[in-house]
Amino acid sequence: MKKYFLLLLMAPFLFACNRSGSGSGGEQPDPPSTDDDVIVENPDQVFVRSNVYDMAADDPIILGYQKAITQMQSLPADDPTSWSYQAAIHGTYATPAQPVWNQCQHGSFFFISWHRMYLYYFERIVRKYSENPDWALPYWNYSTTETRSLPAVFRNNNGNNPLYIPQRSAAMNNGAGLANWVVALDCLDLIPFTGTFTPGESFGGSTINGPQHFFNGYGGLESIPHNQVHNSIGGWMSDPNTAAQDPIFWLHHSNIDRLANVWLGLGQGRAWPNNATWLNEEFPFYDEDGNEVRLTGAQIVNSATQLGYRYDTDEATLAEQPLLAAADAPETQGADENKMQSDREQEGKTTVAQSQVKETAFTATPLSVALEMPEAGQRTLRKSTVEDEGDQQGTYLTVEGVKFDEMPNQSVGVFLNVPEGETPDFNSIHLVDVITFFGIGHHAHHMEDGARFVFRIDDTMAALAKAGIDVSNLQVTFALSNGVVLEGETTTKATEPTGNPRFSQVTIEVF
Ligand SMILES: [Cu+2]
Repeated sequence: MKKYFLLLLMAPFLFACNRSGSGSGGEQPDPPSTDDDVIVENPDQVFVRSNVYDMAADDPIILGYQKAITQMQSLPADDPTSWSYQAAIHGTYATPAQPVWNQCQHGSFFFISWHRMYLYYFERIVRKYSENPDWALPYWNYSTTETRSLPAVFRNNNGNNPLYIPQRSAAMNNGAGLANWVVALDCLDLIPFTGTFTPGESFGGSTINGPQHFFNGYGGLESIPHNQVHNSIGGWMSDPNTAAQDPIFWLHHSNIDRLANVWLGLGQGRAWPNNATWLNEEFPFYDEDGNEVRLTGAQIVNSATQLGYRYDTDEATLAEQPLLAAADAPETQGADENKMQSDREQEGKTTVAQSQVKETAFTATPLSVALEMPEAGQRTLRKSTVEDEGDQQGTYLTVEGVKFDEMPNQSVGVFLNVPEGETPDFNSIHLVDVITFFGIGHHAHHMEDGARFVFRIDDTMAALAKAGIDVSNLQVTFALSNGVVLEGETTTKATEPTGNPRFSQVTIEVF
């Protein structure tokens, strides 16, 4: 009862919606019950999602996808199973908004769960129109050296291939590869699912009290590879309002969803959050018959037993290990963490270094930010570096007032203490993190103060110190990259960005 009370407080509008239509799936297994948290054990058939790089151009999965896309694109735009309607559920510029449009959850702990639900119903729709009862969504695992390019069948511009999208980055459509840092899987090392506001601290993102279309507290998986792969592919993929129109979107997200299972399989405390909001919030979708359906976090923790699909890379242990954090974990744990964090932020905050407030453009030329570093700040910095072990305090770098006019085609690398005269290298220990614009989506246009990015820099400082680089003085450098490595090259080349990306201030604080 309590959970419904909470839900009522948080999202009363959900109760006004039509809850019918969780019904028949034709020849397919029924979707999970949407009336409560009942876990549907042992569905009739478990579909296997496989690696697109293992498929030939005439693989039934590829042919089925092409057939379904063509079918879905020929449906009327107001049909919820049409290609454009399905894409608009993620986001769209079209108006007036139809039911269930503009729902995508980014920048919070709903990111992974919402996209898992979205893919689940999309897969059922494609299965129907592919006329292949075994059809399962493939994934694009770009994190191996041989698979960095868009799968060949998505690049084949033969005039009638619905998988080819000319709007993408020309380099990607010509077979260029994603850079190492774009597809790095450091996020798998992060054990907490939920965190606060900085991507380096959690796998799954910040705890929030209800759905938000966009927010700023994304987790490691969402930042890299997710956001950056969107930006590097370019075209529709680089904008949340158009991304799901590109057929590669679904294979990219299938891989992100697969990585959630990989992460769970690594165990050692990795688990979905046992948080009432995360578990019980209902999200609306449409099934393959065009009926409105709903899913909650509690219904998607085990893809095989609850949703009837698995990945060919899933660990066998996923069947037995607890996938949800222990039931005695406080339901509001994440919210408490957030509160603690903001308390710390309010109270014992020491500014170590700060730049002037000045709107400054990110350009192709690396930019060193002039920082003022008062004596007292230097002492705090030394103290925090020396006494870091067992200490709650961290050192945080904040980039404030991040804005753009249109979605930029480049991302911004944030670097510490790059030696004079050296070009910042995205694969070096100087890289703190990357500001990826996909993550702030269409939000940043109308945010008066722009977006704020907070990165914890203790690990970078420690790595630099270990390599003999002086960190008693901090220098911040920004450099751009689109994350695409052209054939015959080894690194990315920065060009002047589109969309006028800019920032107003850099601050380094200990709290
Ligand atoms: Cu995405």
